[in-house]
Amino acid sequence: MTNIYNEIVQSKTESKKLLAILLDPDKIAWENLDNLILKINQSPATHIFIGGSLVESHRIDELIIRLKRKINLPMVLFPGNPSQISNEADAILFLSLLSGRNPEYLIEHQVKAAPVLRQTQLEIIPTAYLLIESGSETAVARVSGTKPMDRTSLDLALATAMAGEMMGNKLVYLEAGSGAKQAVPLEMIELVAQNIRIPLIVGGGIVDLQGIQNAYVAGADLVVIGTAFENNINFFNE
Ligand code: 1GP
Repeated sequence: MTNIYNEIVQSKTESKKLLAILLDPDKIAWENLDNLILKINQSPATHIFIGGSLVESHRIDELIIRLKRKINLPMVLFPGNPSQISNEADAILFLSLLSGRNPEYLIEHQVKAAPVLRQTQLEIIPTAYLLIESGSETAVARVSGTKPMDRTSLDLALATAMAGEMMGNKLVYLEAGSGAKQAVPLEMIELVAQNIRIPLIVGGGIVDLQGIQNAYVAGADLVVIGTAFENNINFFNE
């Protein structure tokens, strides 16, 4: 049994910031996987997140097996739906989309996933997942059929994050959506970070190193980078 969550908590205690590279098996350049692996190993990444809106699980298995041969980082599933469970990973973010009011993403998918997860060795990390409005419709909003939270409704975002914590979630994830035009507002990160005790993940629309730094300073414990690295594997060298 791995203990990825405890390591995240430990890092938070020590103010050591974490960075996840998000890989979507549908979007990565498979023919260039060796180079991708090299760049990940040269990057400051502390975690690999794997998932996407529509990926098939056999591709996920294959990707993780190939990554694990050469990368010594925790592999964490970040699933769009229950078909993306892979026993090859180390852990899974067991997400509830608390910003939305679609029962499918609040409980139905979780009910379907639970018996499958019980058969795996995955470390299960319940995560309060909040989608924040980011300038245009994102895949998360489209696929989940939910409305993101208003960028200016700081109190509502905070109350939702706190409810997520009180319901027993172990992480809060503030999400602008993959490829978002605007990242999560820094004042929202700050307010949520100051008022929850569990670690805070922030992702979506962060396109440069300054953006990562800003999120850390505002209070993010772990930042997720997907599109920017996908588009430019030299992202962390520049
Ligand atoms: C998406 O938060 C992640 O779920 C990462 O977003 O692809 O915009 O980096 P980007």
